Amino acid sequence: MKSPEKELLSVIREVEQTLARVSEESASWKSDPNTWSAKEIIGHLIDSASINHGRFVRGQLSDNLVFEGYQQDDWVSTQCYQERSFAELISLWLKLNYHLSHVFARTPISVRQAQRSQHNLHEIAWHLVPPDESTTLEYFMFDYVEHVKHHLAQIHQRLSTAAK
Ligand code: NI
Repeated sequence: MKSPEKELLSVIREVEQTLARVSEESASWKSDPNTWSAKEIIGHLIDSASINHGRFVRGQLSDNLVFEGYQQDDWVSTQCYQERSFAELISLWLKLNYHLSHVFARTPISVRQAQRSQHNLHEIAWHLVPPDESTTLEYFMFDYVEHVKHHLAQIHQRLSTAAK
């Protein structure tokens, strides 16, 4: 059966196999100043892992899934991810996500699958849930992984354009 921790682990393995040896030059390449480089996309995924880590823990200690949003673009520009080495950013992302896969695995099924009528996944999820529909923490875990996959595809696209 599909589980969010298995999905996340398979994405983690893909990152280890495909992004570990990318050059600094390709990882920093920007098609224009307003578009994120591969480094900045990984930076955004580090922010997402760190923000969602708190949500995945708080979601187990509360009946609702109402979480604060954050200004994604400002977080990336404020942290100057272009100045970091790509290898270090990948290593940080991997460590955070190995831990998240552990947190997913250790969330009791009853908590994961409990219906939550109070949530703001119409505002903060990748694939939004209407406010009048109940949802689960498990949905939000799968949704986290889907968001990662979307941005990894974007990174591969950047890297292939940078190589041309
Ligand atoms: Ni995003």
